[in-house]
Amino acid sequence: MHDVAEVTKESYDSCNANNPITMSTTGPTTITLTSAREYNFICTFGSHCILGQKLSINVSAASVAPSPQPTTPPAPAAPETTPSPAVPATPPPAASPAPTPMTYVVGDSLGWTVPPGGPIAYRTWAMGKTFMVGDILVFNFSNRQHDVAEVTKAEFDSCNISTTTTAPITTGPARITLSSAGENYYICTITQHCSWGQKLAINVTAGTGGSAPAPSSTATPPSGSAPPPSSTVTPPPSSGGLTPSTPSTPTPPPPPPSNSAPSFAVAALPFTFFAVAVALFN
Ligand SMILES: [Cu+2]
Repeated sequence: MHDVAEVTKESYDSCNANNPITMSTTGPTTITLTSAREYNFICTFGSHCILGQKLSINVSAASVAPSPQPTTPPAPAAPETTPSPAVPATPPPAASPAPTPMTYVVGDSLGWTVPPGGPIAYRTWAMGKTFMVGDILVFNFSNRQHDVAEVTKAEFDSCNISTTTTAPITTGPARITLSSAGENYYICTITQHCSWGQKLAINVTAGTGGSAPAPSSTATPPSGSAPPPSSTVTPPPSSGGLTPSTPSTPTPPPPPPSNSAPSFAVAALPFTFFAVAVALFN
């Protein structure tokens, strides 16, 4: 029913299966990535490749140890297997936080269509991608066959478009610049297409480079020269969260294990002061 062929970049782009580099017709197929380069795989059956059964990956030099720490920055400290620290000369297209806007072709070669596998297709496509404000989505579709409309979450979930929805873009390819952070939802408004899976939800993050949301601004030292404008606003850290609410539940809320620790800490405080006092007077 399927096979896997490694092909050239050109054959990958055009779904040409005539001159594969390698070919395997029995599954499961195990392919060892032996060199740092781009690998392109397709299925050569029928229109499978055109429908999206294709995979292009970029293999970087093996400077990272083979086990469970993929997120650690690849420092030059990997002397375990191969003592070759000189490999990572060319910076691969890793996830460096470049501020330049990215252009994403929605669905890649599948384009913007009713995906054969249902809604998981565009969910899978969006998975692992980091969309930033300023990035561009390109929806490739044929005019009159599809369109693209940005909708609300309710409309996305129900595939029901209200009358207040902005008119869809009916001319493909449609280029949409992501202008605001948060959840963005896109569907095709042609009959049933959305419910058949032609829908895309992405999460757009603010594009100013900073990966951390920086909520720790309250930790500024109080002796600063310029008083921050909102310094008086002391955010109550979950004051109304657990303890005072819960009006009339039959069982009292304090869970035994979590309650013992803070009570012990509070009980230990006077003793700590006492110990400090004793230490001072000795
Ligand atoms: Cu459509």
